[in-house]
Amino acid sequence: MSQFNSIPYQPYQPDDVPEVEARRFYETMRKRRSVRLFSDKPVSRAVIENLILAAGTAPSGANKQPWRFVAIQDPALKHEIRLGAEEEEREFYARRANPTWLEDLRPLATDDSKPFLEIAPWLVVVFKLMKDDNPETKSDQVYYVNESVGIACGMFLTAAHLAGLATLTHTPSPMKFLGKILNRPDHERPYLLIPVGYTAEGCTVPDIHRKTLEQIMVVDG
Ligand code: IYR
Repeated sequence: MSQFNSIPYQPYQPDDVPEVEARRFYETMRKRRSVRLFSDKPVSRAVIENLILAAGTAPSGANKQPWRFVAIQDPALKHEIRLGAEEEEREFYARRANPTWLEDLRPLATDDSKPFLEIAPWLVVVFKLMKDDNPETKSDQVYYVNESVGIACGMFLTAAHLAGLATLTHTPSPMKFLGKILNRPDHERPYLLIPVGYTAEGCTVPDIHRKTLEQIMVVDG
């Protein structure tokens, strides 16, 4: 017998049958887009807290929950992050990216200027934990960290979208400067930088499309 207790699980009961609920959710999610034109309209701390709580419900290897979400609204800190990111991006666009990568990015019309890092009311920097720093756990090992943190980030983006907010998955590379600016300990490694806010008035997004179901789904191998 396991020495650990099990408790009854109450499955979530939506109003409708899965056929209806799944379609409704897809119709909502297909409206999500990565946004680079943010408004400076404030978003309350309570909202950000709930997005992070939602992300923190993600499954993780051995339930180690190897993530930390640093929420930034201080304009001086956002300015510093913008400067750090733009420095890396200048290098990326001028030297680091190979011609194929730059060609693949052309439809997105991105460049090394990142004003959204100061305009969006919140920046959430997601760190992955390279060791478990919870004093209540026995070992400090962590497992499937990229999978776990990736799922948590997906849930964060979904929660923000369902709350009527826009996000961007921003990955200035390398991201080491974020740990320095935010004074994070060595075992926390920057994973994703997510600006959160409302879209700017007249916001546009690239005219790009999602793959069809036939392209992304295979039934029975
Ligand atoms: N980090 C750069 C470049 C970039 C890379 C990928 I992959 C994208 O999907 C979008 C941008 C930038 O943010 O401009």
